[in-house]
Amino acid sequence: MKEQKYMFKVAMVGDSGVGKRTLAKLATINVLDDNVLNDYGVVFTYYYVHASGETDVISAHFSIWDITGLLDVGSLRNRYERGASGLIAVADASRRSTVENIDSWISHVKDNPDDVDIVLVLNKIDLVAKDELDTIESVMKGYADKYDAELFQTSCVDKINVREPFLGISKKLCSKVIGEIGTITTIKPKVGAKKS
Ligand SMILES: Nc1nc2c(ncn2[C@@H]2O[C@H](COP(=O)(O)OP(=O)(O)OP(=O)(O)O)[C@@H](O)[C@H]2O)c(=O)[nH]1
Ligand SMILES: [Mg+2]
Repeated sequence: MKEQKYMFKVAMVGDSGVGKRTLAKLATINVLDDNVLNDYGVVFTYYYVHASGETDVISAHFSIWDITGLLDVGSLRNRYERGASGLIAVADASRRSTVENIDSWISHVKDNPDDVDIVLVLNKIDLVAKDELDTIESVMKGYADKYDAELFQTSCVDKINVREPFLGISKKLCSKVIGEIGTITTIKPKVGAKKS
């Protein structure tokens, strides 16, 4: 078996307050910070993935560029998004407008339709009742079909599916290098998480 080493850049986008930073932090260092300030720019998170395919294994370093949805950071945003091979687009299940805006977030990044692999996240499912969730999920499913993207429902509060979107995009990107992925293992933070 040959070992392939790769680095991937993944951009996280979505309206302000949908939970991008909370998801990234929780997925990688397992800390739920309920008091995060809106970040005026970009937060970086790193993790590693080991995956095996039929013939080769891959060791991949993922850098997650979590770009604030708060400001129109204009050309700065373009620069941050450039070169991303993956995109995690996040909406808030309790705010329908954040779901409707997903399309414009995605089209902003997708200069070339075949270039970027996409994962969709419907976060904060703890805040909505089942029938409300079903309605909003059907809108997200429309985007999932349109962009051939996997869709995850998540809750940072109830710790539901928090790592899955990151593993999902990792799996998709790694499979481009080594074909169908058999096993994929651990998201590890680059540095040890500090206990507070
Ligand atoms: N109820 C609930 N609250 C959540 C969830 N995920 C995040 N939050 C809260 O939502 C708020 C906004 O979260 P952030 O992670 O800062 O959102 P963001 O998408 O990074 O926002 P910007 O940086 O402004 O673009 C915080 O108070 C989080 O604690 C969730 O699954 N459920
Ligand atoms: Mg943020």
